[in-house]
Amino acid sequence: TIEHIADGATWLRAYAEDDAAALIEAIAQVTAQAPFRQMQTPGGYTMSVAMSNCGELGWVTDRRGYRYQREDPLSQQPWPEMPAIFLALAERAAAAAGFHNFLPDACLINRYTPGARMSLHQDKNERDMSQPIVSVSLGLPATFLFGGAGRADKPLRMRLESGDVVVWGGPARLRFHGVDTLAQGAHALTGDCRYNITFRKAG
Ligand code: MD5
Ligand code: FE
Repeated sequence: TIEHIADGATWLRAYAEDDAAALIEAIAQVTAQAPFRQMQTPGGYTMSVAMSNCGELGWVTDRRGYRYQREDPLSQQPWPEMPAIFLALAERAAAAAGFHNFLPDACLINRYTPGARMSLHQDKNERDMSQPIVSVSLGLPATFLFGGAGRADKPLRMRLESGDVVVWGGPARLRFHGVDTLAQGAHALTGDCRYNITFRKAG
């Protein structure tokens, strides 16, 4: 089912369900090359979410700031290539939401274990804000916090489940958002974690 949750935001429930096992296998292949790591914020905190990337550009944070870069800082090597199944899903989901010819050059893979969360923020490191972000949830469910244009706007709570895809474009592209503390659980495909894959045109 296609649900328009706000101007520019489209929730494709269970859209990736049939691909979930293959996507998780592709995550394992990417992270064998570029392992999950908990990065440092510019303020010196360690993020509770562990991250990796694939594609031409990867999102990183350290004491110097947030940015995209071509090399994995752990290996100084290029990020692993984006798996074909990732690219195909991102393109198809974006088109279903009305964003045709979406060609992501960056894919951030987030891993949440119980207790991990992501505080309210905006995604502002990408060059072209007219391009959407496609996000795919896998494994344990999470409460996603969908805020407004200002940090103080009270967020809507959305329960995102395995296989759900959300396309964030137009005016939704710059809304504040976050993920509430992940609850304990067991999922048949991922065990005790939630993955979120985001596809972006960063460069
Ligand atoms: C997640 N990840 O569930 C989310 C999914 C991140 C991040 O927030 O930055 O890695 S992406 C959700 C998103 C992206 C762009 C805009 C909006 C939501 N929005 O307008 O709410 O790990
Ligand atoms: Fe974000």
